Amino acid sequence: MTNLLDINFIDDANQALKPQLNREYQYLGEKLATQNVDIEDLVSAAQQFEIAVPTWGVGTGGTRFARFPGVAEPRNIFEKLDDCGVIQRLVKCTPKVSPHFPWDVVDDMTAVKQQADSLGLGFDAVNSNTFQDQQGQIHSYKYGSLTHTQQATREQAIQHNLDCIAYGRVLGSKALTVWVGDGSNHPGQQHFSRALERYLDSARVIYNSLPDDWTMFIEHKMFEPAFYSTVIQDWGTNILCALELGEKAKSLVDLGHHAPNVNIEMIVSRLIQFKKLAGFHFNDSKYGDDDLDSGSINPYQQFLIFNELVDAEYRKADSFNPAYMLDQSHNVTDPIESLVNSAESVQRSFVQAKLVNRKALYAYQDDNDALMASNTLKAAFHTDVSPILAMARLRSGGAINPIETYRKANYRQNLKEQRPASQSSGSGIV
Ligand code: LRH
Ligand code: MN
Ligand code: MN
Repeated sequence: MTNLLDINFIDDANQALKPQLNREYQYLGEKLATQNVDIEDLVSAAQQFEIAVPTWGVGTGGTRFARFPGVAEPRNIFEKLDDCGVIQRLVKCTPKVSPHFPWDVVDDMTAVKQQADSLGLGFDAVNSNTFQDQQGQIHSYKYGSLTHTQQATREQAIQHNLDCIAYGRVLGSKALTVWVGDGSNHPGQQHFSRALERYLDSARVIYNSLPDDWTMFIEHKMFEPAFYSTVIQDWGTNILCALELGEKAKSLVDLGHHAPNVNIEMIVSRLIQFKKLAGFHFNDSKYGDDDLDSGSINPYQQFLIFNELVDAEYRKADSFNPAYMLDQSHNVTDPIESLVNSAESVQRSFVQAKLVNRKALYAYQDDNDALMASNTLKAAFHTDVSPILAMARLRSGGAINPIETYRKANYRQNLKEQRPASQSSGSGIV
């Protein structure tokens, strides 16, 4: 492992930036004090904020047309963990990693745990993959996995999920995320309710095998790879399945998995109300499941989602403990830089939402003062909280300016020999 970007390197880079940060912090602190907001509370909140990094995100993604590999990409789970460690050292709000199986399976999973421990990283939800065939696999998922018409294929997909739980137990994970691309491409191809019955039967076996302190995250997605119908296509089917399975099953919201113009923040509110919000796969999109960097297209939507989350926190909503994770595909950027930016972007929305004057907002809502209610949200959203985020990083031992610091370190160039270009993305997504 390269020792670039260690605490001393980051500290050196911070020295030059400290005076300016202190000035900006002081100015913002004074401004917030006039609104009766203590900037120190926001820094502590930012320091406590955590969002997990997906192992598949540190490899360069691709589309079904092409993949353009980057320099010194990680080739296996150990190198992916190294990159996740770099992200965490820079931003200090990404202490956990979310692995995807079988992409991240090795013979000795304890070695993966040891490597993560040595980097100070833990594990978030483990993700199963029954959306593509693996080499040597007996039954194909071409026509589905947990919902397949043939029992043997369903059993194989169930077993894979049980294997994922076993890997996750070694890693110290507490949740299994199940996303299936199962569905159909032609009207009439699939019997809607029979397919969902098969899903529930399969999911029940997985659910019943969960350790007591685990949660099953069900992830929906409107389309792709199935282009006519998908079995778990939206939050409606998702929550119905979660209710059917039981308390340990919850619904996960991936921002790119909805129809255009759907009010995602309202879905979030509903899931919170019925104690079924598992967590998020953050990303952004313009057209569909684009997996663009979080907050890069519609930061106001991301803020509005956090407005619901912070509101739930404020109201001390029951069973509210959502898992935050990034799920992005980086096609033209250095994945480390995109993940650094995205983690900061999501953290920014969280801090901005903390700035919402909730008492004032509730009063405007009660008075039906639509304009002032909207302005209350806008005032928080328009506040530049950058000095708070930078101060949180500095105090936690991270970088004031993570991208600049990362670029100074020449991380990729230094790893070029050690990590020669490979055809596979490492993430498995092409
Ligand atoms: C599906 C998805 C799901 C998968 C990941 C690779 O589009 O969002 O979370 O596990 O992408
Ligand atoms: Mn996802
Ligand atoms: Mn997706």
